Amino acid sequence: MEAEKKKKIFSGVQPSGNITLGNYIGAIRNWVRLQDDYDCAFAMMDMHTITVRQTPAEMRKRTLELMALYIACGIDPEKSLLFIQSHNSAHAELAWVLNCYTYMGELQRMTQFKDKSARHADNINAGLFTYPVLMAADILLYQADYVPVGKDQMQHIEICRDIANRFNALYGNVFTIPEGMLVKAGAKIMSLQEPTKKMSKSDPNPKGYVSMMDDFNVIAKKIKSAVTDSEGVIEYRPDDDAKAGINNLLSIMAVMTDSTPEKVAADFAGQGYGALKGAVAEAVVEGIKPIRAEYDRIIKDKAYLKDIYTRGAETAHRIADRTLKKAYKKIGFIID
Ligand code: AQP
Repeated sequence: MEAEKKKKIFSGVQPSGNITLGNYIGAIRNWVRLQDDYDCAFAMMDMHTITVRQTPAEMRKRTLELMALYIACGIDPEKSLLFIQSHNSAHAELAWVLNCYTYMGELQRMTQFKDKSARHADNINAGLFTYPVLMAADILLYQADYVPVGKDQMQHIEICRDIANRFNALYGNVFTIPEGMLVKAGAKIMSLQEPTKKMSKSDPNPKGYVSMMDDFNVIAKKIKSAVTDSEGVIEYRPDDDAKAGINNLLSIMAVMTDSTPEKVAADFAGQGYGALKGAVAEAVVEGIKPIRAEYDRIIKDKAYLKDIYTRGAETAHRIADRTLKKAYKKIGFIID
């Protein structure tokens, strides 16, 4: 009997800062588990990163670090396609085409655009505005069925689906319509200092996030000084903003110990916040330790990393070019 064809997955992270515990829990950790059951492509999204000003040398360094971190977390380059977004020009090419099938009004509604343009008022560039279109191109080029992302990115998946459906309605089935795939727990890890805001790697206050690269004692310290509330009761109340700090710690603990926030809350019922924070700090440090050991080994081997991204670029280009040519032909470009 012919083996059933695996469904396709595409996802990525921007090398826009030190990767946070939020990126790990909401995205990368989840990818590792998907590799056997799906045909996966994971990229370092450097083209998205320049929507906010970067220091070039630092960005090059962070892109390689991100790749080493993917591998250290368990992404196997022999199972999954791993590549650097800017190494495949098809992303920029399809993004241009899709720009012509996307409306200003749709893009104006995007929460991330509103947030980032408020944070970078001196640089509200067109790239920041059309970021979701490039993201649509990233996904559609690989004909992805699923896109595993954190909750903050679900609005971008929706617009990608709208653009793809619009294009398909005009030209036939060019693109697979992708679906977002959320993790069951930890789809939105919150800032440790402002727990009603998501944990973000570009947060100007480093106490708000745990970086996967922080010293272990710094990680423990950040978690132990997480903002909570004055109620003094350990309960999981996900819809109560007053409980946002405790909800966040319970969610982190649940993910790191393969439990649920409700169960963790029951385990700590009657104890003080200090006990919970201490246990979360320990669980996070223990979870990150083996990843860091692997990372330290991999990041030194530049030849190995280069070999992977060079091979990755070739494969990515081959797959994406098929979709790009199909789209070009449909819209009336001469392709041969
Ligand atoms: N706090 C979070 N909780 C759960 N998932 C998260 N993700 C990001 N923050 C959290 C998920 O990580 C993936 C990669 O995100 P990205 O680098 O493409 O950009 P982002 O979503 O804008 O992440 P950051 O950390 O907030 O970056 P900056 O500060 O540069 O904007 C995505 O799947 C995302 O959902």
